[in-house]
Parts: sequence; C-alpha cells; structure tokens
Amino acid sequence: KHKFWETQPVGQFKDIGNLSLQEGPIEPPTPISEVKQEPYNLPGPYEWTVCDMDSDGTCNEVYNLLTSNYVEDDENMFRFNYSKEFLRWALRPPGYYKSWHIGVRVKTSKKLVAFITGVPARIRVRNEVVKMAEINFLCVHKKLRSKRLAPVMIKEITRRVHLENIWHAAYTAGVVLPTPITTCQYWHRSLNPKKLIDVGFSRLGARMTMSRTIKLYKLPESTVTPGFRKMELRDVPAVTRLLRNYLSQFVVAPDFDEHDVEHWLLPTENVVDSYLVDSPVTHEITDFCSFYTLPSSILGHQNYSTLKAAYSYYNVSTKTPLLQLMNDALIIAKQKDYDVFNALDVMQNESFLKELKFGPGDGQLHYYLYNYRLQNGLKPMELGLVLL
Ligand code: YNC
Ligand code: MG
Repeated sequence: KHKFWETQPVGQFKDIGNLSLQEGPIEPPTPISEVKQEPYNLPGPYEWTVCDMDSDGTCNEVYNLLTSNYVEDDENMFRFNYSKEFLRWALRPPGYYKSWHIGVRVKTSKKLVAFITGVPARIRVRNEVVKMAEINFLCVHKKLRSKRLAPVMIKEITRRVHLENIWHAAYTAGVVLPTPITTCQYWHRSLNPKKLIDVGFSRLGARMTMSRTIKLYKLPESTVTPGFRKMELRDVPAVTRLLRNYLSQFVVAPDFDEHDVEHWLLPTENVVDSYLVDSPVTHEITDFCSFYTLPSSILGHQNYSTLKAAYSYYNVSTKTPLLQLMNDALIIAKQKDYDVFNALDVMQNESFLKELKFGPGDGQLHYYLYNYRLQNGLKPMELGLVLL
C-alpha cells in the first residue's frame, strides 16, 4: 500500500502494539563516508537546485511555486499563502544549512517545479535530546503530481541530512502515513465572522442571525492583563527560562536555547508576534504567548482574495490564567485585523479552546518522527511541538 514508506525507517502499521520493539532510533547511524556522495537521479527533464533564500529572485520563485501549488483544504476553497518574509524566517534559523533548501527545476526552461526543506532542531523525546531535521514545504507542481517525484525528493533531503551527521527528523502532514506519533485537530476562533461566513470558511449556526453571531464573537478593544506588552530583545533570557521550564513537562518538545528563542519568538512584523506579562509589582516575566501569521488564498471568490489567519505558537502561563492570556492574544489579533485565530489541541490548549469560543475544524494534522520509534502514541496534550 505504501510502496515508498514501507522501505523507510519509520514505525510501520504492522508494528503498532508490538512491545518487543524498543523506543529510540530504528536504524543506527552509519559513518558519513558511507553516505551516498552523489544526489539521487531525477527523471531526465529535471535537475536539482539549491534555493538561496537570501536571493530575492529565488525567494520569489519559491513563493510563487508554493502560492499556486502548496496545501489546500479538502474542498479546495483555500490554499496556504506563506509570505516571503515568513519563508525567510522559517528557513534560516540558527545553524541552518543552505543545502537543505532543495528545489527541482526543468532543465530546459529552469522553471522551479518542486521544493522540499529541512532546518536543524534539537528535539527532546522523553529524557533524550535528539538532533533532528524539521522537514517542511514539500511541494510538487500540480502538473507533475503522481509521478513518484516526492519519494525521490524525500530520499535526497534524507541524504543531505545524513551528510550533516543528523539521523532523525520531525514533520507534520494532513495525510496519514506510517505512522503518526499523534493526530491533532485544528480549532478556529472567529475574529471577523461576517467575512468568514461570506467566504465559506464558516457557516451561520442554527438559529443564529448575522448580528447575533457578530455579537457572540465580539472582543474588548484592549487587553486586560496588567503588564501585558510585546516581547523585546532584552526579554530573551527570561522568555527562554520560562519556555524551557514549561516545555519540560511534554513528552516531545523542542530544546530551545536563547539563540533559538531570539530567532523563533522575537517579534517580526507579519511573521511572528510574541507578548508577555511583565509584572508591574515584581518586574518579573511571568507569562508568555505567541502566534505566527499564515494567510490563505481564497480560491475563486468575488470579493475577497485572502484570509488573514493567526496560528497559536508557544504559550506559557505561570501567574496569569492561560484562559485570560489567550483572550488577550485574541484581542491583539483582532486589533491587528486578523480574520481568524487557529490553535491545535496540543500542550494545554484544550483548557481554553471551548471557553474562548474556538470551534473544531475538519482536517487533522498528523505528527511524525523519522528513524525514531515511540512505543505508544502520544495524546495531543503530551506534545509540546508546533511546526510551521
Ligand atoms: C507527504 N505530505 O504516501 P507511498 S507536508 C510525506 N509527506 O508514498 P508522488 C507523502 N509523504 O504511500 P505527489 C506526502 N504526500 O506510496 C504524499 N506522500 O509510500 C507520499 N501536494 O509520491 C505518498 N505538501 O510524487 C506516496 O505524489 C508518495 O505527486 C507519492 O507528491 C506529493 O511538507 C506532494 O500537501 C505532497 O505538492 C509533494 O501532492 C504533492 O502527489 C503536493 O507520486 C500539495 O509520496 C502540498 C502538500 C505536503 C506538506 C510536508 C512535510 C513533508 C514530510 C516528508 C517526509 C520527510 C521524511 C524525513 C526526511 C529526512 C530524514 C532524515 C534523517
Ligand atoms: Mg510526482
């Protein structure tokens, strides 16, 4: 059934529940000298290219490929529209490898027709911090689908990850592959219900009018928590301490240091927003919340072309109740004109979703590890990792 995935060091469906299989690496690392030195062969008309995300021209090509060909919802009404600034942020964290930003071009025209990326990360699985690649943005042009290009691209990025002496990876997908470590659900909080209904993202509830719906989702004009403010560079040490301590409770979570926090959480306009509570009494940083910006193109609508969506990222509450902290995040997102605020049911998110009027979405998001076996699946609440 999975001609490619059956050959890979991932948990196989037939192994589910087999207690004789140990947790940890499925295959041992091999000496780098034994890693295949040449790229995998592509079909004749295509060639590999390294995509230099520092170059405006290349960044534009990647942006255009993804904007027209990347992930859509099941009904093909919306397609992710990652911005160029977002792609630069997502692909250039501390210690990134340019060679992991892989494109496929048509030899004759040089047109970019496929893409896959990895970035390095330290991810803790139970008590073990494992060097991994986070794989993302796998995309094949719509006209080249179902030709088995994706397995070649996955093998090629695996080879390049191995060349850096890294033997594991983490990734998410909307499709079921062998085998998810957990399956999460997206929840959506309407900020601009009229637009969301107009574009078919949501529907008017039973016995609801438009004006009652607008009233239902109304939020205060300004945040309520004293000392709530935007994160600044000087906050990096305190936020790192707060976040490391918080993430230590989850079975799988990133092992962030100050460099990671500066990159992934320091606010970047229209890419990532982070706020914290700077206690007016003790001047301590007690709580933190963040979201990233990922608009979707609205496909074939008369009046609207993009949906502005905020995605919950990492949140930590020690003094302010998480519910109040996230309500302030919603207020900020509304002030900044987002249409919807999305969150997965990971970490402690379940504790605020219903009360803050998030509704469950349809599609599911499956989380995977490559070459690392986890004995039992995780519950979404045991997962402390958000991939972009
Ligand atoms: C997928 N999303 O099952 P089998 S998520 C992984 N992730 O293999 P073909 C996928 N594998 O089942 P197409 C996958 N989707 O026969 C399909 N597959 O064993 C598997 N969509 O290949 C599939 N982006 O080339 C099958 O399929 C084989 O032409 C079929 O191309 C697939 O970024 C795709 O959803 C997804 O652009 C490129 O449909 C195409 O359909 C497309 O005939 C729209 O492929 C965009 C989209 C996926 C977003 C993402 C994470 C990717 C993870 C890849 C796996 C990484 C493994 C770790 C590597 C490093 C290891 C180290 C160390
Ligand atoms: Mg293909």
